[in-house]
Amino acid sequence: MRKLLFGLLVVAMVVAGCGDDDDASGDEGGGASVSVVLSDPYGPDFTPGQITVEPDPISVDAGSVEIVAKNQGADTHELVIVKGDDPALLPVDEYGGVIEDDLPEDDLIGEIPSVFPGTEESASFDLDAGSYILFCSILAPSAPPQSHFVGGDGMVNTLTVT
Ligand SMILES: [Cu+2]
Repeated sequence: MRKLLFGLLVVAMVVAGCGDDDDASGDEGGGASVSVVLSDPYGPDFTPGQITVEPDPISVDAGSVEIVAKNQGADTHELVIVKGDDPALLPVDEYGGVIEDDLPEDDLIGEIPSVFPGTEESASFDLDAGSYILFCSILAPSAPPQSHFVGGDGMVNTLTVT
């Protein structure tokens, strides 16, 4: 009855910036939109999340980027955006979670703090060209506790802004 849930942070990408017809009124200032699907990253043995990106790699134009985070899992997730291109370099605690306080201040772009199961939340972020890491670092109350980030192997993906 306990199904092994392979976790997914499926970042299904929608570059609304290339909005074919509707977006005639100016690309300046953005309009790009990224759709991110959040799914639970662990099963009974806390299997690290798998990551699916479509298309891969994700790339959007610099400017205002709307991120729509849909939670298809059974647990609450978050979506944090930081500058960087290598999740393995983010500072982590003993639970495999990102220590946001140890990030350079300018690197923390923002977050969508709580996306409840079956819901979606969106927010817009002003992103310069560069590489960004999207992650969820919520602490799962397993025994022992484990961050959804799983030290870089869990709920994480990257976003390229050009
Ligand atoms: Cu999560």
